[in-house]
Formats: sequence, structure tokens, C-alpha cells
Amino acid sequence: MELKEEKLFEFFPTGITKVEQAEGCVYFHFTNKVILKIEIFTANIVRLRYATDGTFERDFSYAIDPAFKKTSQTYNLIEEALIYRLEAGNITCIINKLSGKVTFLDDKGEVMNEDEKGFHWEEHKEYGGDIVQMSKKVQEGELYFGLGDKPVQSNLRGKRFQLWGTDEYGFEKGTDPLYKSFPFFIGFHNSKAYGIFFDNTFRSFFDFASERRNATSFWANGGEMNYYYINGPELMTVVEEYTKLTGTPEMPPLWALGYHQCKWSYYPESNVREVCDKFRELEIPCDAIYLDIDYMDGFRCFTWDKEKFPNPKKMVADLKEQGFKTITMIDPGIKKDDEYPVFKEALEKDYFCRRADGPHMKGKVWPGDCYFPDFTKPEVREWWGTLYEEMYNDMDVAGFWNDMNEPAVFEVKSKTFPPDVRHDYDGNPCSHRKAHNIYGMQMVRATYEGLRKLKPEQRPFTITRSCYSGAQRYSLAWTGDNIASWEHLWVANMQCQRMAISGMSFVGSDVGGFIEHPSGELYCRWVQLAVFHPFFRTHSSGDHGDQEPWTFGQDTVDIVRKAIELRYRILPYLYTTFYEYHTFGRPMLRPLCFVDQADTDTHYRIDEFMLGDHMLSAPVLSPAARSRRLYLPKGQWYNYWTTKPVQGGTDVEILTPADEAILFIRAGAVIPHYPVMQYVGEKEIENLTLHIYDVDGRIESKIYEDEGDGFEYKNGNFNYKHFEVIGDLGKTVIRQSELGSYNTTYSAYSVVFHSANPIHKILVDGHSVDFVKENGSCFFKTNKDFKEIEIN
Ligand code: MIG
Repeated sequence: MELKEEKLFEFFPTGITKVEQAEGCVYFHFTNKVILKIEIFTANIVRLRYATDGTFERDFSYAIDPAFKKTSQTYNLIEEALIYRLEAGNITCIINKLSGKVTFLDDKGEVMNEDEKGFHWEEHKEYGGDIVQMSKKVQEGELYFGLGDKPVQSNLRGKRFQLWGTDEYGFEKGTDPLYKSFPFFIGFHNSKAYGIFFDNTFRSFFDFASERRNATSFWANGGEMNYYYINGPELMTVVEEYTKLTGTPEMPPLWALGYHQCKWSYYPESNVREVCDKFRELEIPCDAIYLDIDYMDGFRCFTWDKEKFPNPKKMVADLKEQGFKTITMIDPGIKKDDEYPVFKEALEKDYFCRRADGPHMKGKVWPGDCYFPDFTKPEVREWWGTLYEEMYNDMDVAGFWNDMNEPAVFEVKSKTFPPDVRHDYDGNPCSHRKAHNIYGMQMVRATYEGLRKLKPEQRPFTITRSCYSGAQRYSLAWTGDNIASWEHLWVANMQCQRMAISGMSFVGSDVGGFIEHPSGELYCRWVQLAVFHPFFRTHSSGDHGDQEPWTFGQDTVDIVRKAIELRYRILPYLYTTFYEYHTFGRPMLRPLCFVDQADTDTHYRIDEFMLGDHMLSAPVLSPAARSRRLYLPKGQWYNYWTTKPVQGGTDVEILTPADEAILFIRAGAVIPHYPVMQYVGEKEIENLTLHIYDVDGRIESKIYEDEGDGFEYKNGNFNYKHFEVIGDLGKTVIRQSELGSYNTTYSAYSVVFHSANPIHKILVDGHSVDFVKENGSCFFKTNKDFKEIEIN
């Protein structure tokens, strides 16, 4: 085990002897052969790299999006008596000539982040290379956010974490490390934010003022000190910049945002059909059904157990008729079996990982002894992609779920490969010490890229458990093997928010808990949280009671149905939020401090979160709760269920009936609703319903729409509609602009206008229209191309 490194001797950069300026970057040479290279990426991003012995490693990163374009290269370098001042976009770096320590100022000249000990390193006597380290001063009142799937409260201050992808069955609050490695964090002080992305795939550590009160440090057991400094001051800006740097996903198929049902495992075929039939019979909407490992023949990937599933093609087709997409699991471990074609081919072509001295990397997983493809080799990824052909093209399986890709190995203490295993690392051969944290990401990348090629007209659907920064380009993720407890409901909320602000918004937990059995009440509350999570799937380990909505009794069926119906109603809103994630890198889930960071009351709120611009929710976290307190950010809100206006900027105590997911809508919002459907595409949309919430002031909303699959949207075949709601002294104006070129199936909007004001007259583009009032809301129809509605 390579956990505790012995502290031997720390080296620091000495004085600067020479400065070299090049296009878009500056090299600072130190007397002891250290080089600091500062590279300008955008007006808000600079990159710092340190070489300890006069040369940099070959520049290569799996995290940075190959499509990312540097947008600004200009800088000013000013020499002063004791420092260099590097001005680049909105960032100023002050570099101390003697120590090399760096301070970052924002465009107001205020210190955002500064080196404490700064860069230093130890030689790694055992493996060679350096243990590269960085320490920063903790600013007054500084909070820290980010770091992926850490199952702790949002502020990381006072804690230490490790990044080393680990299969942590039944993890708990505080368990570290977990499955995912996102070496990105946000520092937040004086209501201003900055970000740091430490792009190093070795086992790494982050200490947020834990070991020493005044220092936050991060280090890795190899590789380079290579980090990106990201300017704010908005929390949103920091996350958007980081997410664009590491990439955003393409749009998912619309059905992927529906409800999914999973268990380890549904089999045989008759059981799968029963479960699907039951959803339709009880009219609980559902879009996808999952086949976990037991559908395979002896856990051989890309095969079927013909006894359990005699005719998979027919089953998949029949389920599709009913509106169910079938998703199957594929693991990285390939059964060591000379009769098994996938194994034979990979063996012949030398696609499996090898130990340092030559033998294959052999490990036990579900199939018994396995070899593991080296997904860090382009040729292997290409091959892996083609293996899906039969299932994807011929059988029409809709998507794939890549599990165990930390990679997980049974019966060894490390739960993974030994450190000497060799990897290609895209032509930069290395050991598992360097490739471990990106192994899973490269696996799901191979899957994703394969699917893109196999069906160029279809949007791939892929799920991964292990991730490194940038994995969001290839896949959605789930949070792994959680437990059916109230505490884990809290954990799921923390993890999904944290993942979203770490660049990966397409995320969800195993609803109800994977291990152990939830009460009906816990299951309902979990469903009511996950309605607002981009990935919404019930999953359980199946070795306890069943976890389909009907297994808890009739009350639960009704409560769960109501929640899932809400999900299907707000699908166009969710889809719009996804589009803004895809386009701008904007997180879909947002902690409250992202909504109003100037309001210090939002800084420590952790349960409440926003989905997109206009929806706020919070989970109900205890049994038999009749009410809960939550904070509403400043401004006006509406309780979705009562449609009563509520003033924000304060704590509110609200009732929490068993059948209601907490939901507040921002006043001024335009929220598109679909009719309830049992699955996406079941009904053609005849009228798009717009719920419009009156406001004092002016609020913008957007609606994105396209075909819901395929890549025509990349050629401009989509709509991105802008709405403005302007309310003033009892008069409200609603404007619509930027329609786009996508032909919708509907030609009219059904408007539901929610207002506390009396309504006398409604004009659509100057013509008066009829309306009906009911329970404080007002209903009317308009042409979908209206420009302006005036309500008096
Ligand atoms: O060792 O495929 O996290 O979702 O159901 C367990 C069986 C392997 C772990 C996954 C879980 C999945 C299970 N897998």
C-alpha cells in the first residue's frame, strides 16, 4: 500500500534567475533548475506548471476537453523590485522573485488566493519522480466546495480527502476515498469565489485547513504540480469555466430524463416483463428497465444467459413497444476462458493490461479469474466500442451501464490492481499509480465513442461509476452502493449537488438505497428528492425485499406516482436546464450560495438547492415530519402546490404532506409543462402548457426544445425561446423572442397564469382573449408565436 509517504526532505524553488516570455505564456527559471510556466487560457483561467529538474513532462491530459479553445492569450509582464506582476485578463499573478510564491488578485486588486509554503516537493525514493505539493493560505472566513462525490456536508473546511477511485460497498457519511476523482475545488471568501483544478491523476490529497488551521494544501504521489487557477468572483462563473475546460456532454435522449427502474437483477425474462407490465397497469410512468450482471452467460460481457433470456431481441423489441428502453450492464473484467471469443481476441491482439514483468494482470471479479482491457490505449478503446454492435444495433438495447471500473478487484486488500500494472496512457506508458484514477473514465469513453459510431443518428446513453474530471463528456454517473437509511437520503442530496458543481450534473443516487430495505416512507421521500435529480433511477441490491413502488403498499403507489408524474410534467424545464449545462457548463443543481452569493444567509444552507434557474427544493429528511424549515433566497416565490406567493430572504416553515415533494417556483418564471405520459413519446404534445408566475419586477426564462434524440440540433434544428415577465403596479407583460427553427408538434400554448392580483383583461399581441379563473389561477390559450401578452 502506498498510503503514508515518509517525509524525507522537502525541496522548494529558489530565486528566479531568468524570465522567458513566449506566446500566451511565461517561464520563470529558478537557480535550482525549477521552472514555473504560467499559461494564459482565457480571461478567467491561467495554468501553472512546475518542473523540478529543468524539463517538463510531455503535455497530456485526459481531463481537458480536446474541443476547448483558448480565448485569450494576451498578458502584461511587469518587473518590480521584489516581484513580477503578470496581468492576464481578469487575473493578476504576483510572483515573488526570491521564493517563487504566487498570489492571485482579482480585477479589483483584491487577494483571492495566495501561496503559503507554495510549491514544494519530495523525491519519491521508492518509485522515482516527485511527490508534488502545494500549500495555500486560508483566507479569513474561507469556505471550500467541490471535489466530486465526497459524502460530507458542502463546506469542506477542516477536512482532509484522498482521490483514489475505490469500490466502497456500503459507504457511509464521511467515507473517503470513494468511487470518483474530481480534483477541483472552489474557495469562497468575502462573498467572492475562485477555483483550483489540480490536473494530476496520481493518488492525491486535499487538506482544507485540517492539519494546519491556516493552510490548505494539495499534493500527489507523482506527476507534475499542474493546476489551473480559475477566476470568479461568481461561484457560477468558476464552475462554468471549469466545466467548459473539462467539457460538457452532448444532449441526452429525452427519455433518459424520465424515470428508470433497476434491481440487481431482474431475471428471467418473465420477471422483466412482469415488472414492466405492472408499471403500465398501475400507470406509474417509467422509461427504462435495467438488466444487471445476471443476464450474462456466466458473467461474460456481451453474452446472454439463454436460459434466463431465450430471445433477447424479441424481449427488447416487445418492451420497446411498451415504451421501455432496455439498459444492460457491462463490466471491465473479461472472463479468462479460452472458449470465449471476446477473451480470445483480446488475448491474441494483446489488449489486456500486463504486470511490470510481463504476465497479464489477473484478478477475480464476478466471472472468476479475469483479464482487463487497457482502456488507456486508443486501439483497445476502438475495439471495445465495436463489441457493442450486436446488442446495440441488432438487439436494440438502448444504453449501457459500466460498473466496477475503479477498477474493482475481489480478494485483494487494495480492492484494485497492484501499482506495477502497465498502461499505455495514450502513448505515455506508465504504471497503474498514474492510470488508476482515469481507468473507468477511459472505459466509459470507449463505450460512448463506440456507440456514437455504431449508431451515428442516436444519442448514446452510458452510465459509469468511476470518474475523473472530464468524464461528464462521455457519461452520466450514479453515486454507487449507498444504504437505505435517512442519513443516506441526506448523503444523496450532498453528493448530487457536489457532483453538479464539480462539472458533472448528469447524476443520481440509487433511489431508496442499494443496501438494506427502506420503509415505504423513506422510499417516498427519496423519490421526492430524486424527482429533481438529473438521473432518476431506483436501484437496490435485490437481496432484501423488493423495491418497486408497489411493494410498499397502496399509499406508496399513489405517492410515488404523483412524484413521478411531476417529473414527467416538468420534463421540458429539465431538458432546458440540461441544454444550458451542455452549452454554458452551468450546473443543473445549485446550492443556495450559487443563487445569491452576496446574501450570507445562503452560505451555510445545505439541504436546499435549485434545479435550474427557477425551481427550489429540499428533501424531507426525517420520518413522520409534518413540516420543515427552509431558507428561500431573496425575492418572491410561489409554493408550487398551493400556488401561494411567499416572500424570500428568510426562513420559512412549510407543511410537508406525505405526498408532496417540496417545490418553490421563482416569481416571474415561465415553466413549460408536458402532459403526464407513461413514457417519453407516448403522446404527441398538442398544446404546450406554460405556467407563468406573476412578479413585481422583471424575470427571464428560457425553453429549449428539439427532436429529443439525434444530432440535428447540432445543425441548428432546435428552439431556444426567451421569455420575459415584467410586472408593475398590477399590470404584467410577457414577451417572447428567439424562436428558432425546430418545428414543434403543437401550435398553441395553454397558459396558466398565477397571480395574487385581480385580472380584468388579457391582450395577446393586441387582441383580447377569453380566460377562465379557477382557484386563484387564470387559464387561457395563445398562439405559440405570440410576441407580447399584456395582463391587466
Ligand atoms: O459487486 O452488478 O454498484 O449498482 O448492482 C457489486 C452488481 C457489483 C456494484 C454496483 C451495483 C450493481 C452491482 N455491482
